[in-house]
Amino acid sequence: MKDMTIRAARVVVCAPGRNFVTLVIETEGGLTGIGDATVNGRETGVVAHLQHEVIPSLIGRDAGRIEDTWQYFYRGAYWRGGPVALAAIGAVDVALWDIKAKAAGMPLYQLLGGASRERMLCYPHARGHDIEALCDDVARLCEKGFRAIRLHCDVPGEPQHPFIPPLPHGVAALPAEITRDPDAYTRFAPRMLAAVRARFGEELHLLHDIHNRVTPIQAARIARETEPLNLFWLEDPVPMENPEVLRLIRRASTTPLAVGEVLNTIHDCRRMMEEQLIDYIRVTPVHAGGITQVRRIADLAALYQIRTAFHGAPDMSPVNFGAALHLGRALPNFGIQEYAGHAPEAGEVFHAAWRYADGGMTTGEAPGHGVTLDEAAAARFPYNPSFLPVVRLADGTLWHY
Ligand code: KDG
Ligand code: MG
Repeated sequence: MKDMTIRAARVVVCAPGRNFVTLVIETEGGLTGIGDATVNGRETGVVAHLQHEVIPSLIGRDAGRIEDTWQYFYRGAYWRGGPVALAAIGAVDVALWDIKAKAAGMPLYQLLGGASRERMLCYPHARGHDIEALCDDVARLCEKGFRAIRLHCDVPGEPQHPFIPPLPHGVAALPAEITRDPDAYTRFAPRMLAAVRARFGEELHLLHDIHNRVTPIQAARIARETEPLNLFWLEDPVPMENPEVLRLIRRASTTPLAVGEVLNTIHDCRRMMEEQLIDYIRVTPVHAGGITQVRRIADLAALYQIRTAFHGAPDMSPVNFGAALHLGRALPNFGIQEYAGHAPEAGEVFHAAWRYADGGMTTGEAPGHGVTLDEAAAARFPYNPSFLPVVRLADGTLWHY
């Protein structure tokens, strides 16, 4: 067995299309593991936490002691939870699982119990300025073999996301401010979803992310009105600080609900699972403490026949996809994987064994999670500060994104 003592760890920040934070851990025995630590719009917070508080405690530890290391950074810190801390813990955890699987000479899914399936059903995003353009985008994705598609259409009359020109490197951009109209959206969303169902028939899985735009009673109404459309799910109908609100939506409809992309711990997820308020849990390794905790969340979900749907927007790096797909391949209650794609430049920096093919994703058989980082290529794409927009109602009231 090679020497598993952690010799060095460093953070690589790059922006091949968008910002990614990657933790690299090296052992004395010559193995390297990497983990994604990206929190969109809070990248430098995670970098500082990793550099000042996490990496110094990593050096000299046994890379094989994954559970103990997880507990050390979670329990040992006194302050628990939150996206910055859990992204740092998640990056350490995924890098250590990568190293352990490489030491074993196995693809990670083998260490997690072996394959429960060969291919993971996935869904991309279709978008359109209006319903016709959205349908064209859905048709394009169907041609690529996708069998599940998330639908987003601009609400007529609602102001659009402004284009935010990239700023020169080193100049902090401010978040753009956009206006949303929950009433117009509540009227429009069922009509838009019905139009796509009518055009593409009943077999295509249709997904929609409400993205916290509406009030609880409006979300309940959308869920009830869209029930005959047999959607795969409605996602994030309301913000997740108070999961009890989901009861109202549950009472109104049997439309499946998916939540959890902003949740960081098993404690955040427990009550909504125990009360059977959701059907899909959307936590993902980078934001919920890596393989170690996401596996526990998935196991808890399985008790209630809730399935996984790991968050896979483009602001999760290909490294997170490696971790998520190996988990998805092994878990008994995998449901679906979001796959919105990355900019082509990301492929110059991250070399991934995972692939999209014919409506699903595969892990590949490379040892570890199968994603490596080309640091020289990363240096060609320096960090570029950027933020999600901040949302207001027409009267200026600050609203949820
Ligand atoms: O950084 C925020 C994005 O990851 C989020 O807006 C994407 O909601 C999202 C999704 O379902 O992919
Ligand atoms: Mg979402």
